[in-house]
Amino acid sequence: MKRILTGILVLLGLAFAQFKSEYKLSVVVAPNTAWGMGAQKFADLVKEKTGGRVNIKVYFSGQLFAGQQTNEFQLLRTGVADFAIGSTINWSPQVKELNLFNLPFFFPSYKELDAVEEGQAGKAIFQRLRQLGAEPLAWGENGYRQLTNSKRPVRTPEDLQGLKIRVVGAPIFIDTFRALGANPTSMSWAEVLTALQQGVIEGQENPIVGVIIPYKLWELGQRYLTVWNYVIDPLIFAASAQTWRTFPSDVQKAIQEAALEAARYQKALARAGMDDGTALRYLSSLGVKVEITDPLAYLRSQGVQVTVLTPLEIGRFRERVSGVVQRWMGEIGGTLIVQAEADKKRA
Ligand code: X2X
Repeated sequence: MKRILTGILVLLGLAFAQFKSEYKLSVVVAPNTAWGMGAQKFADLVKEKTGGRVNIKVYFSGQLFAGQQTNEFQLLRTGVADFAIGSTINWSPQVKELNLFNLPFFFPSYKELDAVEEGQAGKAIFQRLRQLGAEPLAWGENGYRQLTNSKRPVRTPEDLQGLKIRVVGAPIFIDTFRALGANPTSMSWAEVLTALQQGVIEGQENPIVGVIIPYKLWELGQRYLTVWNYVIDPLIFAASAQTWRTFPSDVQKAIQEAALEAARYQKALARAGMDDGTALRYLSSLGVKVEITDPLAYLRSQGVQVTVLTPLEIGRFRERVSGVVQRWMGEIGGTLIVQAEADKKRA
């Protein structure tokens, strides 16, 4: 009798599951970026796949966290944000394992990165996020981060000496740029455009397709670009565990599918013209037209002086940061590093 009653209550609960009229999703950047477009795609797909039951509103440009992007993970785990598509950099102060992606020169190409995300290390990181109150759904991407500045071409560590570079407020970035001889200062993205315009900072680092092009940083004086792929910046599509628990399992399944589909599209947008052609082919198979198919040529046409480092030149920067890498590997934890190295070998 008790079992039957419980069964009836569960069924009633499913039929009358309470949905909020709006679920909030946090994103740091503007709608015209690959990241922003992926967020909107996710919201649209969730609506479609849940038959209109789950309405996600995307809060672009950090509107939900009022300034401090390194607080975003806190908002997610406490349910202030129901969803977020967060940069691993911004969440790394709370989730130290995410510093794996902040290790300078650890991911030589997309192949190694994909292998780590899909491999044991990626699974271990998702498990860790679950312990901390988030439900990770898919890997997206902001991109390989490149250096821009307003002063001079940077080809050697000497060229970087004393340049005032804005970095995100995650401590490993201060360590890295100090070791390289620059003068780093941490600042939230919301303040960077004004700071560049006013010359408070001379340089910054961000992905070409993901941020430098959509924000037209050369118009703010960032005329010199160094392509060195020193750090990769994955995104994580995630729900707050508090919100996730309220969804019946068919809705969870629909949201999970929407995240994987939106993330694949988002990643392709972020890599368009930057990989071996896979991203552009995938987008074309979806019928998506990409305007800038050769991002470096486009930047040159805008008057940006592009310096692409050779492996030998990258080696000089890598030597300078070996101490930072060693120290941060300790912070991240040996097990995860070993798993990531094994995943990379399988790439
Ligand atoms: O702040 C940045 O540089 C950005 C937009 O790339 C991140 O959110 C990590």
